[in-house]
Formats: sequence, C-alpha cells, structure tokens
Amino acid sequence: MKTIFHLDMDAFFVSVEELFDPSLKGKPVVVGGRPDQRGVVSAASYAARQFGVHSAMPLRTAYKHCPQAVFVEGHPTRYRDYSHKVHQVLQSFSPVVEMASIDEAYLDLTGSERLHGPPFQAAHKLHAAIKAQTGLNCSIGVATSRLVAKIGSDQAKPNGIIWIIPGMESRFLAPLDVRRVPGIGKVMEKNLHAVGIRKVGDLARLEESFLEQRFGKWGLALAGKAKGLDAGGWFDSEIGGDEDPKSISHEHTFDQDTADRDQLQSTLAHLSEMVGRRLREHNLWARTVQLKLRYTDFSTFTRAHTLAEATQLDTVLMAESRLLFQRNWTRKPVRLVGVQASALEAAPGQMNLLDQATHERWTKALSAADKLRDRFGESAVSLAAGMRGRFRERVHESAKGAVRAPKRARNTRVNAADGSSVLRVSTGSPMGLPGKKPSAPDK
Ligand code: TTP
Ligand code: MG
Ligand code: MG
Repeated sequence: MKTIFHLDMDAFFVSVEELFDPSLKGKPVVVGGRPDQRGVVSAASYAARQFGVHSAMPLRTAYKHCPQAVFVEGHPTRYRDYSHKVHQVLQSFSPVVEMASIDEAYLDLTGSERLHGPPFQAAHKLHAAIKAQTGLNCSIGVATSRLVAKIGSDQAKPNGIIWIIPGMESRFLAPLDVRRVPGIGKVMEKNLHAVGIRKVGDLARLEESFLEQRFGKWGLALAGKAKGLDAGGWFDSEIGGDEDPKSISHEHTFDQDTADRDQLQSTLAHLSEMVGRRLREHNLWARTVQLKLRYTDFSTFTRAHTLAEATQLDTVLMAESRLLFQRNWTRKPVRLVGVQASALEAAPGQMNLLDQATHERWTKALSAADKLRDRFGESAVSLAAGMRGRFRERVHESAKGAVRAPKRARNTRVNAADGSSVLRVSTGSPMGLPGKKPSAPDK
C-alpha cells in the first residue's frame, strides 16, 4: 500500500505577491492584468473569491463582480522562483517528487515512516517546512492514491492537511460532487447528471459494465476513480515516471482582432522565440512546428509541419511558423495566434557540415541571449526586437490543473500586457487531470 502526498500552494500567485507587498494581505486581489484588459484572471485571493471571482474568468467580469479588488499584472519570474523554492523543499523531504504544475506536486512517501513518522505527522512537518522556507501557505492531502490525495488537498484548503486513512477512500469520496474528481469536466458532469449521477457515491454504486457501455474506456476509468483508485490516463503512471513535456506552446490573444500582416508575423516571430527559449530550458529539440490561428468568430485553424531535423533554434521555428502562416492565413482578422513545438527529442537532429556551422553560431548566440534573459528578464533581448510583435510577459496557468509541465516552472501560461499569450507545457495525456490537454485558453 502506498502513501502519497499531494501538496498545492494556497492562492499561489496572490500569496507570492503578498510576500512582496504585505499591504495586499486579506484584501480582494486579482492577479492577471488591468480590469479593462481582455485577458483572464490568473489567480484570485480568497477574499476576492467570496465575490465570485476565480481563475480563468475574464478580467472585465472579475471587475464587475469585485470593483474594489486590487488588480495586479503579475510577475512571472517571481512565480517561477517560488515554484523552484517549493520544489527544493520537497526534494529535501523525499526523493520521489513530481511537480504537477507551477504550484503543486505529488510525493511518494511509501516506507518513509522511520524517517518522517506516521503520515499525518510527516504532513505537518512538510507543511511547516514549506512555510518556514518560503513564507507561503499550502494544503496537503495524504492518501493511498494520487487521485484521493489530490482531491484531499483540495478539500483541505486553505492552509490545511487531510489524511484519508487507508480503507476510508470510498467513504471520503461518496458525498463529494462528481466534479471534484480530476478528469470530470463540465461536459462529463453534464453527461453524468443526465443519468442521475451527482455524487461520487452514485458513481461508485454503478456496475462497471454500465459505465463502460455508456462512456467507453472512460467509463471504466471513472468506475476506478469512484473507488479512489489511480485509474485512467496519467494517473496510471508512477510518480516521477514521465517528466518530459510532450509539447511546448505559446499563444497570444490580441487586444483587438487584427488583419495586419506585419503585426501578425512579428507576433509569430516573438512567440517562436519564446518557444525556443523553453525548448532550450528543457534541453529538448522539436521535430514538429504547429501554427494556430483563431479568427474573430472563434473558428480555430491549426496546421503543423514536420522538420527534417529536430531543432531548438528560434530562427528555424520562426521561419517554419511564418511559412505556415503565409500559406494558410485567410486574410481575415485574427483573434489569437499560437506556435507549438512537439515531437520533442532529447537530442538535436543530424546536420550536414554547412548547416552545422550556422547552427553552432546560432546556438552560441541564443545561449548568450538566454543568459541575459535569466539576469535581466524576458524582455532583455529579442531577435524580434523593434518589431511590433513584442509584448510583456505575464504568467498565467491554464485551467485548473489542466496541464502538466516539466521539471521547472511547469504549467505556466504567459499573458501579455496588450492581450494574452499562453505558454503551455503539456504531456498530451488523453484524459484526466493533470495530463489533460488544455482547452481553449482565451475563452
Ligand atoms: P491553483 O493551484 O489552481 O490555484 P491557486 O493556487 O491560486 O489557489 P488554490 O488555493 O485554490 O490552490 O493554481 C496555481 C496558480 O496557477 C495560480 O495562483 C495562478 C495560476 N493559474 C492560472 O494562471 N490560471 C488558471 O486558470 C489557474 C487555475 C491557475
Ligand atoms: Mg494552488
Ligand atoms: Mg495548483
């Protein structure tokens, strides 16, 4: 039997902002941008949540709900730094740690009783260590599966600990709304409601064969989940098993839809640059580059191209996304553009000698640029500098646990001051949280 911890930071972005500006404490605070901007809320303080404000809500709606809130643009580097700090505390606590997003992690503490004491005591120790070393509050769920631990930490919020004693999983889950189960989204919830299933207990009472017949493979996973098992998709794998992302993407939503070719192309250039930076950060090379265009009517077009050689160079990504754009843009106004790198490999592609020389020059130049960015911030250097596609970076994570990002600041979306752009690192896991592919980010 396993002992799994799920730890999630409380109101993470807001809490980090409070460390830098204690006057924010206790106030309704919204991180994500100005109230008149087109982007969405990244994080809301618990005080703001009382007015109905929540992550992923349009900023303008948040303002309607809570005009007295303090709106903060946000500081991506701070959130990454603190995520890193949290990760370090966790690593010093247990060798088996998996960051599942920028502010949450799973730990496998099976067999650690001699070191940390019984599970509840161990959780208290960890809770205190996080507070002491980061100044931040978190909540922890302890259970025999990841799924129940994750649901547990959610129930423990804010600043709490829940231990679901082995054997009590079903009793703990039964009274909860089905929506509390990771992997059950709005659509699934509706489908379940339609057949009279509202609580996890209702789900657990059903025959597996009924669920399978009705919802296919999904149904079987659901049956397992209702019993508190790590069933389906990403939950099946070991903690720390698959740390590499399956794709890396950045998106940008314009403040106003645009059909200006230069603006679109320079935005694409900048997005390519951001993707290249993440590839280098993760030591990955991409074989496939994908362009995404969303038009005014929300119709979304994606087209991918597979390269002869895997790359992590901004210049190659730029050229590819530009070509895809030139071939496919309908000239209608665009709401959102995105660049995604996938088919990720741990090594660069083979190159002929001529290419290799150019490649090496660029690799050197880019690594110098990355160092400058590490020191002076994302906007310090850009190939696309001077072009109209530049925008200030703002971190924004995608819908609740929707993606799983790799070792470092996984799972960040990046918004821009003049609209929003999105970085996603996803494992492309077909179902369930947190491996699920994120849905439309700018809805
Ligand atoms: P969450 O852990 O989902 O939320 P939270 O930490 O703000 O609050 P809670 O106490 O309920 O855990 O997300 C972590 C951070 O990720 C959050 O502070 C901001 C960011 N985020 C977004 O940018 N967009 C989103 O849609 C969500 C859900 C989170
Ligand atoms: Mg959190
Ligand atoms: Mg979280």
